[in-house]
Parts: sequence; structure tokens; C-alpha cells
Amino acid sequence: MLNLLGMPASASAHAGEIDQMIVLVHWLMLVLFVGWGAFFIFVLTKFRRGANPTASYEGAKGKFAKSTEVAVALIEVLLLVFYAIPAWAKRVTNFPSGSDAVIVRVIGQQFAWNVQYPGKDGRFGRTLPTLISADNPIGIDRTDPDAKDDIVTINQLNVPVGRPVLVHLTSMDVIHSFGLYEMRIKQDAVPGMEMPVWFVPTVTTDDMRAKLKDPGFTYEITCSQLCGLGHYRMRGFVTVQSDADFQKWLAEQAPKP
Ligand SMILES: [Cu+2]
Repeated sequence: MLNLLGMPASASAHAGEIDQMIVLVHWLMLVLFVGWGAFFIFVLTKFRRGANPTASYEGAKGKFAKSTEVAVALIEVLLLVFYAIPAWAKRVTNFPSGSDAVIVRVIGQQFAWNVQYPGKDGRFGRTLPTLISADNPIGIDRTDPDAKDDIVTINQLNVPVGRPVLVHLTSMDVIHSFGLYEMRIKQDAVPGMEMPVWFVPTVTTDDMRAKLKDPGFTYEITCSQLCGLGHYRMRGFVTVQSDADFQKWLAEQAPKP
């Protein structure tokens, strides 16, 4: 069913759960589509003018239609209670913390994704709107001791495989939407608010290239909210790598004293 729906490859720990729900909802929709379509044709023939020269003012009295409605509503309630609500509850509680978690800030902007890593000290440095310039897209204040080792990248998010990644998501201008399709992540980035969103990547970029037999494959951050004229080109890239490669990358990116 997943291939039938044309879903992107899955590469996060919770992707299976989301996919299961999408598949169930689509099965339900398929049954409803066929069922209601058949019912429509049935009604067209049964109540055709030729067979019913006089209108019946009492109408049809069959119980079938009502019980079908009740059954559909019941299935929808089951999907909501047993799949959607528990899946959502896991996304919005128990955010990863502690030394295992990789914590980053992602700041949407027309039309790029800025990423801030806290550096070795694990503390995000101050950012000030007045310092924003072409060289300093998030306005980081390097005089702040916490900011000295912070790493800032544009349109590039590196994450280690198998470790929880917690993204503090915000926007500096309009509403954007942070979409990582293979991770089954989508969250609006709203100016003035910081939204936490998290996932555990399970397949490195290299492994996914091998799996898909596509050497040019990269995970992408897709802006999923029409945010202006350049919306189409607002995409970033995600590199999922081994923890050793990730540490090496962090060391390479660290600001030189
Ligand atoms: Cu956008």
C-alpha cells in the first residue's frame, strides 16, 4: 500500500507508526469511495422516474444506510483514539534531553533555513535582530561567551544516526513550515514562537543512497508553507551520518579563534 501511495522512503524511528496510520486512513477512504459510489448508482436506478411514477412522500425506510453511517463514525473514532492521539501524544511529550540528544535551533527566513548549533559548551549564544547582516544571517552576538563556539550554517543540517534530534524551530519573518519527508516531520515555523520538534534518524544518507540505488540522493528540508515569491527555492539539506563523522563535521565547522 505504501508504494502504491508513492510515499517517500522512511528514515526515522517513528516513521512506521505514521505510515501505518496513513495506510489505515487510505484503506478507509478507499472503502468509502467505492461504497458511496456504488450506493449512488444504486439510488439512481432504484428511484428512477420510470419505476416510481408517483413520488413517495414518506421516503426510504431502510436501516442499512443509518447503520453504515454509525459504523463509519465508529471506525473513525477508533483510528483517532488508538492511532492518531497516541502517536501525537508521543510527539509532544517526553522531548529528548540529556547528553544523548542533539539540540539545534532552526530559523526559517525568506528563503533559507538557518541552523544554529550550541557548540561545545552546549549553550546557545545570544542573537540580536540589530546584528543581522549578509554575513550574520541570524544576528549572533559573538561577544556573548555562550556564542563564541556556536556553529551557524545555512541550508545544511547535519545529524548523527540513531540519536534523538531536538529542533527548536522559529522564523524571523513569515510563517514557514519545516518539512522533512523521510523523517515524517512537518511543523510550522512561526515568528515570535519557538516550537520544539524531534525525531530519531535511523538511516544515514550513504545507506539511503545505497538502498534507493540513487547516488545523488539527499534528505531535504522542504518549506511546506507558501511563504513568498522565492518559496519554491527554499530548501535545505540534511546529512545523516555516523556519530564519528558528525563529531568530525562539528570540529571542522567550529569557529576558529
Ligand atoms: Cu518558507
